[in-house]
Amino acid sequence: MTTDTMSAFIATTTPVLSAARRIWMFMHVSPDLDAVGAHAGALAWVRQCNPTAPVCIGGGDYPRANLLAIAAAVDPHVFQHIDPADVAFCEGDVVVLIDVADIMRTSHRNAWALPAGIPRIVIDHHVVQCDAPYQLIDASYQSASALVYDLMQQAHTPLTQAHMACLVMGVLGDSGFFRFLDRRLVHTLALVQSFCERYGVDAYYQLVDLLERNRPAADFVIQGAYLHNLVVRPRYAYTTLTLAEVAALDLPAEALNGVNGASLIRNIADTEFVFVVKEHQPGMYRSSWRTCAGAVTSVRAIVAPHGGGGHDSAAGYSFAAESMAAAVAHLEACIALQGAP
Ligand SMILES: [Mn+2]
Repeated sequence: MTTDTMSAFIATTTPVLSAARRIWMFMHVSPDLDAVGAHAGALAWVRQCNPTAPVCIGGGDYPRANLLAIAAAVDPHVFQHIDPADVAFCEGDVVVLIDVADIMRTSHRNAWALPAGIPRIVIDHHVVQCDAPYQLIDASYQSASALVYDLMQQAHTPLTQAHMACLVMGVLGDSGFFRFLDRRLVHTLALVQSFCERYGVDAYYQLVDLLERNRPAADFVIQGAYLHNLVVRPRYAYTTLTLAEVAALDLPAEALNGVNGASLIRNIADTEFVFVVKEHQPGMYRSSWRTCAGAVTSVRAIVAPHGGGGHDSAAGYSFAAESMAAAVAHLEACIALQGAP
């Protein structure tokens, strides 16, 4: 990302935001630390461009409560559960998408469309094809939050501790959990360093505590179930959980959302990549993929031909199947099709 690209983006989007009558910021479904953190942090820039228009940060899913607790320090009403498919968009509306380029990925529904005249501003770090008129896309960033931080530095946006905390949360989520392994990208941990320098290491650990410590007991029960179902093959490993298995543990289906199963198993020695499959709705399976240390396999290349997406080192792919056995058979066929790189 050159300074010129960033400046040009700021120059073209600032008038669009400042002229907006309503601003909608929608997170992708299954909002993670980066999605929540980048949107809440970017609110400082949106407000700098337009101090008065109502701003809604919403989307078709509820984010985890501990993420919202950090984001709420920016604005207590930071998240409104509004599905973009239900919004009656009108002239004067502007849509901002961060950590996602396709608005259809912000709702589980598909029988709707954004009206043609509504401007879309996209800030993303995925490898995507995007036709939005205003876009800042750079796949070399390991988190949308780091990209938003650089954007706001360039735009001289004043940041409070709460805004910075949200961006640090996003950086920890994306780079900390899966792209940390790519040592070329560790430089953006400079954001963590500046946060610690400004607000002290204790403030940083309070943030980490909220995110990763004091986890609900259900998370550990789910982790145990994932480990129980672990299968290790010569090149990769995977694990699975069905809704029936979760119910048998006396847990609600939402308990599945609290645990990243792929991160749990990605450190198995001599494994190139891992995936986890969960049945998130009856008959609907969501697979999440991660590469392991030093691996050159692109997990995105395995799932992309079938409609999945993401990054080389972390990708996702959802599909319908008759059973978990059929879902896994389908994914192992995808791997065989892709072959060894
Ligand atoms: Mn991200």
